Amino acid sequence: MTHKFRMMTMLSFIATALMLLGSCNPSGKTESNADTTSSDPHKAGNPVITHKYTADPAALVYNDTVYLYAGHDQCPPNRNHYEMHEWLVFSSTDMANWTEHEPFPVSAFEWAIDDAWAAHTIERDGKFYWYVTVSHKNIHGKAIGVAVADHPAGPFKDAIGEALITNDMTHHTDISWDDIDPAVFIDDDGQAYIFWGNTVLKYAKLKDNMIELDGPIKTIDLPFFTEAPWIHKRGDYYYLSYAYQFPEKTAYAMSKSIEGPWEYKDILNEVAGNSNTNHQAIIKYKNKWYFIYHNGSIPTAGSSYRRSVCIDRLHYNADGTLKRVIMTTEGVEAVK
Ligand code: FUB
Repeated sequence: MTHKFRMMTMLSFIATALMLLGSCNPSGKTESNADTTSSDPHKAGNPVITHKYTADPAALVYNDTVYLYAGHDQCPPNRNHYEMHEWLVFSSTDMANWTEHEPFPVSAFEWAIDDAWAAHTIERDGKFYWYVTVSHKNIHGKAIGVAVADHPAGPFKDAIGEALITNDMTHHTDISWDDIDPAVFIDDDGQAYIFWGNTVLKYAKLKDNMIELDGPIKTIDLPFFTEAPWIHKRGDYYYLSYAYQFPEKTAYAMSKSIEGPWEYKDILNEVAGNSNTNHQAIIKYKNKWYFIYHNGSIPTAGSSYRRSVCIDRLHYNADGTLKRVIMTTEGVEAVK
Protein backbone atom coordinates (compact mmCIF):
# COMPACT_ATOMS: atom_id res chain seq x y z
CA MET A 1 0.00 0.00 0.00
CA THR A 2 1.48 3.38 -0.97
CA HIS A 3 1.73 6.20 1.56
CA LYS A 4 -0.77 8.24 -0.51
CA PHE A 5 -3.30 5.36 -0.58
CA ARG A 6 -2.88 4.77 3.19
CA MET A 7 -3.54 8.49 3.81
CA MET A 8 -6.66 8.43 1.60
CA THR A 9 -7.97 5.33 3.35
CA MET A 10 -7.40 6.92 6.73
CA LEU A 11 -9.04 10.21 5.66
CA SER A 12 -12.02 8.35 4.25
CA PHE A 13 -12.31 6.34 7.52
CA ILE A 14 -12.25 9.57 9.57
CA ALA A 15 -14.80 11.21 7.24
CA THR A 16 -17.15 8.20 7.56
CA ALA A 17 -16.79 8.15 11.34
CA LEU A 18 -17.52 11.90 11.53
CA MET A 19 -20.53 11.48 9.23
CA LEU A 20 -21.91 8.68 11.38
CA LEU A 21 -21.32 10.67 14.55
CA GLY A 22 -22.94 13.67 12.93
CA SER A 23 -26.09 11.82 11.92
CA CYS A 24 -26.51 9.82 15.11
CA ASN A 25 -25.31 12.24 17.71
CA PRO A 26 -25.03 15.78 16.38
CA SER A 27 -25.37 17.50 19.73
CA GLY A 28 -23.86 14.84 21.93
CA LYS A 29 -27.33 13.95 23.27
CA THR A 30 -29.14 12.52 20.27
CA GLU A 31 -30.88 9.19 20.70
CA SER A 32 -32.63 8.83 17.38
CA ASN A 33 -31.10 8.32 13.98
CA ALA A 34 -33.35 10.73 12.18
CA ASP A 35 -33.34 12.13 8.73
CA THR A 36 -36.67 13.85 8.92
CA THR A 37 -35.73 17.00 7.01
CA SER A 38 -38.89 18.55 5.61
CA SER A 39 -39.25 18.28 1.86
CA ASP A 40 -40.71 21.79 2.01
CA PRO A 41 -38.08 24.26 3.28
CA HIS A 42 -40.82 26.60 4.54
CA LYS A 43 -42.30 23.97 6.84
CA ALA A 44 -41.17 22.56 10.15
CA GLY A 45 -41.10 18.89 9.13
CA ASN A 46 -42.56 16.01 11.13
CA PRO A 47 -41.63 14.80 13.69
CA VAL A 48 -40.87 18.19 15.21
CA ILE A 49 -38.42 16.84 17.79
CA THR A 50 -35.83 14.42 16.43
CA HIS A 51 -32.96 14.34 18.92
CA LYS A 52 -35.02 12.49 21.54
CA TYR A 53 -38.04 10.22 21.39
CA THR A 54 -41.11 12.13 22.58
CA ALA A 55 -44.60 10.81 23.29
CA ASP A 56 -48.02 11.76 24.64
CA PRO A 57 -47.91 15.46 23.77
CA ALA A 58 -49.78 18.11 25.74
CA ALA A 59 -49.47 21.79 24.93
CA LEU A 60 -50.19 25.08 26.63
CA VAL A 61 -50.22 28.57 25.14
CA TYR A 62 -49.03 31.20 27.58
CA ASN A 63 -47.80 34.74 26.90
CA ASP A 64 -47.65 34.16 23.14
CA THR A 65 -45.44 31.11 23.58
CA VAL A 66 -46.38 27.45 23.08
CA TYR A 67 -45.11 25.05 25.72
CA LEU A 68 -45.00 21.43 24.61
CA TYR A 69 -44.88 18.73 27.28
CA ALA A 70 -44.05 15.15 26.34
CA GLY A 71 -43.08 11.88 27.89
CA HIS A 72 -39.58 10.72 27.05
CA ASP A 73 -39.56 7.29 25.39
CA GLN A 74 -36.32 5.68 26.57
CA CYS A 75 -36.88 2.06 25.53
CA PRO A 76 -33.66 0.75 23.96
CA PRO A 77 -33.79 -0.34 20.30
CA ASN A 78 -34.95 -3.95 19.80
CA ARG A 79 -36.95 -3.87 23.04
CA ASN A 80 -40.71 -3.41 23.17
CA HIS A 81 -42.00 -1.88 26.36
CA TYR A 82 -42.78 1.58 27.71
CA GLU A 83 -39.65 2.83 29.40
CA MET A 84 -40.25 6.39 30.51
CA HIS A 85 -38.43 7.96 33.46
CA GLU A 86 -39.03 11.67 32.81
CA TRP A 87 -41.10 14.24 30.98
CA LEU A 88 -39.65 16.80 28.59
CA VAL A 89 -40.57 20.45 28.04
CA PHE A 90 -40.05 22.47 24.86
CA SER A 91 -41.18 25.96 23.90
CA SER A 92 -41.68 27.75 20.62
CA THR A 93 -42.91 31.08 19.33
CA ASP A 94 -43.49 29.87 15.77
CA MET A 95 -44.54 26.18 16.02
CA ALA A 96 -41.46 25.22 13.99
CA ASN A 97 -38.40 25.96 16.13
CA TRP A 98 -38.38 24.41 19.58
CA THR A 99 -36.20 25.17 22.59
CA GLU A 100 -35.68 22.40 25.11
CA HIS A 101 -35.98 23.13 28.83
CA GLU A 102 -35.01 21.09 31.90
CA PRO A 103 -36.63 17.62 32.00
CA PHE A 104 -38.91 16.76 34.91
CA PRO A 105 -38.10 13.35 36.45
CA VAL A 106 -40.72 10.96 37.77
CA SER A 107 -38.54 10.72 40.91
CA ALA A 108 -39.93 14.17 41.88
CA PHE A 109 -42.95 12.19 43.12
CA GLU A 110 -41.61 10.25 46.12
CA TRP A 111 -44.71 8.06 46.28
CA ALA A 112 -44.28 6.92 42.66
CA ILE A 113 -42.11 4.08 41.36
CA ASP A 114 -41.62 5.09 37.73
CA ASP A 115 -43.46 5.32 34.41
CA ALA A 116 -43.72 8.90 33.21
CA TRP A 117 -46.85 8.27 31.14
CA ALA A 118 -49.18 10.86 29.67
CA ALA A 119 -49.51 14.24 31.36
CA HIS A 120 -51.12 17.66 30.93
CA THR A 121 -50.16 21.14 32.13
CA ILE A 122 -52.58 24.02 32.70
CA GLU A 123 -52.32 27.53 34.10
CA ARG A 124 -54.44 28.97 36.90
CA ASP A 125 -53.86 32.34 38.58
CA GLY A 126 -50.25 32.52 37.43
CA LYS A 127 -49.37 29.01 38.64
CA PHE A 128 -48.78 26.02 36.36
CA TYR A 129 -50.20 22.63 37.32
CA TRP A 130 -48.75 19.55 35.64
CA TYR A 131 -50.99 16.48 36.01
CA VAL A 132 -49.07 13.28 35.39
CA THR A 133 -49.59 9.52 35.12
CA VAL A 134 -47.18 7.33 37.11
CA SER A 135 -47.07 3.92 38.78
CA HIS A 136 -47.78 4.10 42.52
CA LYS A 137 -45.24 2.65 44.96
CA ASN A 138 -47.75 1.31 47.50
CA ILE A 139 -51.15 1.21 45.82
CA HIS A 140 -51.23 -1.28 42.98
CA GLY A 141 -51.67 0.28 39.55
CA LYS A 142 -51.32 3.60 37.85
CA ALA A 143 -52.05 6.86 39.63
CA ILE A 144 -52.34 10.53 38.82
CA GLY A 145 -50.22 13.14 40.59
CA VAL A 146 -49.86 16.89 40.18
CA ALA A 147 -46.83 19.14 40.23
CA VAL A 148 -46.80 22.94 40.44
CA ALA A 149 -44.48 25.70 39.24
CA ASP A 150 -44.38 29.47 38.88
CA HIS A 151 -43.28 29.24 35.26
CA PRO A 152 -44.58 26.98 32.46
CA ALA A 153 -41.09 25.52 31.98
CA GLY A 154 -40.63 24.89 35.70
CA PRO A 155 -38.97 24.12 37.98
CA PHE A 156 -41.92 21.92 39.03
CA LYS A 157 -42.38 20.24 42.40
CA ASP A 158 -44.91 17.74 43.71
CA ALA A 159 -47.93 19.86 44.71
CA ILE A 160 -49.48 17.43 47.22
CA GLY A 161 -46.88 14.92 48.37
CA GLU A 162 -49.23 12.08 47.48
CA ALA A 163 -51.37 11.00 44.53
CA LEU A 164 -54.48 12.90 43.50
CA ILE A 165 -56.13 9.79 42.04
CA THR A 166 -55.23 6.16 42.76
CA ASN A 167 -56.42 2.88 41.28
CA ASP A 168 -58.35 1.96 44.44
CA MET A 169 -60.53 5.06 44.07
CA THR A 170 -62.14 3.73 40.89
CA HIS A 171 -63.81 0.37 40.35
CA HIS A 172 -65.13 0.59 36.80
CA THR A 173 -62.71 -1.97 35.34
CA ASP A 174 -60.41 -4.70 36.66
CA ILE A 175 -57.34 -3.36 34.89
CA SER A 176 -54.65 -1.63 36.93
CA TRP A 177 -53.92 1.03 34.28
CA ASP A 178 -57.38 2.58 34.03
CA ASP A 179 -56.39 5.73 35.93
CA ILE A 180 -54.10 7.33 33.36
CA ASP A 181 -53.95 10.21 30.90
CA PRO A 182 -55.22 13.25 32.81
CA ALA A 183 -56.64 16.15 30.81
CA VAL A 184 -57.66 19.27 32.70
CA PHE A 185 -60.01 21.96 31.48
CA ILE A 186 -61.13 25.21 33.13
CA ASP A 187 -64.59 26.25 32.01
CA ASP A 188 -65.59 29.87 31.35
CA ASP A 189 -67.14 30.13 34.84
CA GLY A 190 -63.81 29.15 36.43
CA GLN A 191 -64.80 25.57 37.34
CA ALA A 192 -61.92 23.18 36.66
CA TYR A 193 -62.46 19.57 35.58
CA ILE A 194 -60.12 16.62 35.28
CA PHE A 195 -60.83 13.92 32.69
CA TRP A 196 -58.85 10.67 32.59
CA GLY A 197 -59.07 6.95 32.02
CA ASN A 198 -58.33 3.86 30.01
CA THR A 199 -61.26 1.75 28.76
CA VAL A 200 -63.66 3.86 30.85
CA LEU A 201 -63.60 7.66 30.53
CA LYS A 202 -63.93 9.34 33.91
CA TYR A 203 -64.14 12.94 35.05
CA ALA A 204 -64.50 14.97 38.22
CA LYS A 205 -64.53 18.58 39.31
CA LEU A 206 -61.39 20.05 40.82
CA LYS A 207 -61.40 22.52 43.68
CA ASP A 208 -60.05 26.01 42.95
CA ASN A 209 -56.75 24.96 44.53
CA MET A 210 -56.39 22.50 41.60
CA ILE A 211 -55.02 19.77 43.89
CA GLU A 212 -58.23 18.22 45.29
CA LEU A 213 -61.20 16.55 43.63
CA ASP A 214 -64.49 18.30 44.32
CA GLY A 215 -67.36 15.84 44.22
CA PRO A 216 -68.04 12.44 42.70
CA ILE A 217 -66.17 10.70 39.91
CA LYS A 218 -68.51 10.37 36.91
CA THR A 219 -68.16 8.50 33.62
CA ILE A 220 -68.84 9.32 29.98
CA ASP A 221 -69.86 6.63 27.54
CA LEU A 222 -68.21 7.09 24.13
CA PRO A 223 -67.76 4.49 21.38
CA PHE A 224 -64.50 2.55 21.55
CA PHE A 225 -62.94 4.83 24.15
CA THR A 226 -59.39 3.65 24.81
CA GLU A 227 -57.56 6.55 26.52
CA ALA A 228 -56.06 10.02 25.97
CA PRO A 229 -59.01 12.38 26.45
CA TRP A 230 -58.46 16.03 25.51
CA ILE A 231 -60.98 18.86 25.88
CA HIS A 232 -60.99 22.08 23.93
CA LYS A 233 -63.58 24.74 23.27
CA ARG A 234 -64.32 26.83 20.19
CA GLY A 235 -67.26 29.22 20.20
CA ASP A 236 -70.23 27.54 21.87
CA TYR A 237 -68.93 24.00 21.37
CA TYR A 238 -66.89 21.78 23.65
CA TYR A 239 -64.88 19.09 21.89
CA LEU A 240 -63.78 15.87 23.55
CA SER A 241 -61.19 14.05 21.47
CA TYR A 242 -59.82 10.67 22.51
CA ALA A 243 -57.89 7.58 21.43
CA TYR A 244 -60.36 5.19 19.77
CA GLN A 245 -59.88 1.41 19.45
CA PHE A 246 -56.43 -0.20 19.41
CA PRO A 247 -54.26 0.35 17.44
CA GLU A 248 -55.56 3.82 18.11
CA LYS A 249 -57.26 6.30 15.85
CA THR A 250 -58.39 9.61 17.30
CA ALA A 251 -62.13 10.24 17.46
CA TYR A 252 -64.16 13.10 18.87
CA ALA A 253 -67.48 14.08 20.37
CA MET A 254 -69.11 17.50 20.76
CA SER A 255 -71.33 19.10 23.37
CA LYS A 256 -72.83 22.45 24.30
CA SER A 257 -71.86 21.84 27.94
CA ILE A 258 -68.75 20.50 29.61
CA GLU A 259 -71.00 18.16 31.62
CA GLY A 260 -72.49 16.73 28.40
CA PRO A 261 -74.42 15.13 26.88
CA TRP A 262 -71.60 14.39 24.44
CA GLU A 263 -72.54 13.51 20.88
CA TYR A 264 -70.10 11.22 19.13
CA LYS A 265 -69.08 12.69 15.76
CA ASP A 266 -66.41 10.88 13.80
CA ILE A 267 -62.83 9.72 13.41
CA LEU A 268 -60.52 12.74 13.58
CA ASN A 269 -57.17 11.11 12.86
CA GLU A 270 -56.22 7.73 11.42
CA VAL A 271 -53.76 5.29 13.01
CA ALA A 272 -50.41 7.12 13.21
CA GLY A 273 -47.49 5.62 11.30
CA ASN A 274 -45.62 2.82 13.07
CA SER A 275 -47.29 3.46 16.45
CA ASN A 276 -50.23 1.69 18.02
CA THR A 277 -50.97 4.71 20.18
CA ASN A 278 -51.99 8.10 18.86
CA HIS A 279 -52.12 10.59 21.69
CA GLN A 280 -53.38 14.04 20.71
CA ALA A 281 -53.40 17.60 21.98
CA ILE A 282 -55.30 20.44 20.32
CA ILE A 283 -54.44 24.12 20.64
CA LYS A 284 -55.11 27.44 18.98
CA TYR A 285 -52.01 29.58 18.47
CA LYS A 286 -51.75 32.88 16.60
CA ASN A 287 -55.22 32.30 15.14
CA LYS A 288 -54.51 28.85 13.75
CA TRP A 289 -55.60 25.49 15.17
CA TYR A 290 -53.09 22.67 15.59
CA PHE A 291 -53.36 18.93 16.09
CA ILE A 292 -50.35 17.57 17.99
CA TYR A 293 -49.84 13.80 18.16
CA HIS A 294 -47.13 11.18 18.08
CA ASN A 295 -46.07 8.50 15.64
CA GLY A 296 -43.20 6.01 15.43
CA SER A 297 -41.73 7.36 12.23
CA ILE A 298 -38.14 8.15 13.11
CA PRO A 299 -35.78 5.81 11.26
CA THR A 300 -34.50 3.33 12.14
CA ALA A 301 -35.63 2.52 15.65
CA GLY A 302 -38.93 4.46 15.81
CA SER A 303 -41.81 2.31 17.04
CA SER A 304 -44.76 2.15 19.42
CA TYR A 305 -42.21 2.44 22.25
CA ARG A 306 -39.92 5.04 20.63
CA ARG A 307 -42.43 7.63 19.52
CA SER A 308 -42.07 11.15 18.20
CA VAL A 309 -44.27 14.22 18.43
CA CYS A 310 -45.68 15.59 15.17
CA ILE A 311 -47.81 18.66 14.44
CA ASP A 312 -50.35 19.23 11.69
CA ARG A 313 -53.13 21.74 11.17
CA LEU A 314 -56.69 21.24 12.45
CA HIS A 315 -59.58 22.63 10.42
CA TYR A 316 -63.30 23.09 11.11
CA ASN A 317 -66.35 22.73 8.91
CA ALA A 318 -68.87 25.57 8.79
CA ASP A 319 -71.16 23.70 11.23
CA GLY A 320 -68.39 23.42 13.83
CA THR A 321 -67.54 19.77 13.17
CA LEU A 322 -63.88 18.88 12.64
CA LYS A 323 -62.27 17.98 9.34
CA ARG A 324 -60.21 14.82 9.42
CA VAL A 325 -56.57 15.57 10.13
CA ILE A 326 -54.13 15.07 7.28
CA MET A 327 -50.88 13.75 8.73
CA THR A 328 -47.91 15.09 6.81
CA THR A 329 -44.15 14.74 6.79
CA GLU A 330 -43.81 18.42 5.86
CA GLY A 331 -45.50 19.55 9.08
CA VAL A 332 -46.66 23.12 9.63
CA GLU A 333 -45.42 26.49 8.46
CA ALA A 334 -43.62 28.69 10.94
CA VAL A 335 -46.06 31.35 12.16
CA LYS A 336 -45.23 34.94 12.98
O1 FUB B 1 -47.04 6.55 26.98
C1 FUB B 1 -47.69 5.59 27.77
C2 FUB B 1 -49.15 5.51 27.40
O2 FUB B 1 -49.28 5.21 26.02
C3 FUB B 1 -49.95 6.79 27.55
O3 FUB B 1 -50.29 7.10 28.86
C4 FUB B 1 -51.09 6.52 26.65
O4 FUB B 1 -51.84 7.65 26.29
C5 FUB B 1 -50.40 5.88 25.46
O5 FUB B 1 -49.93 6.84 24.55
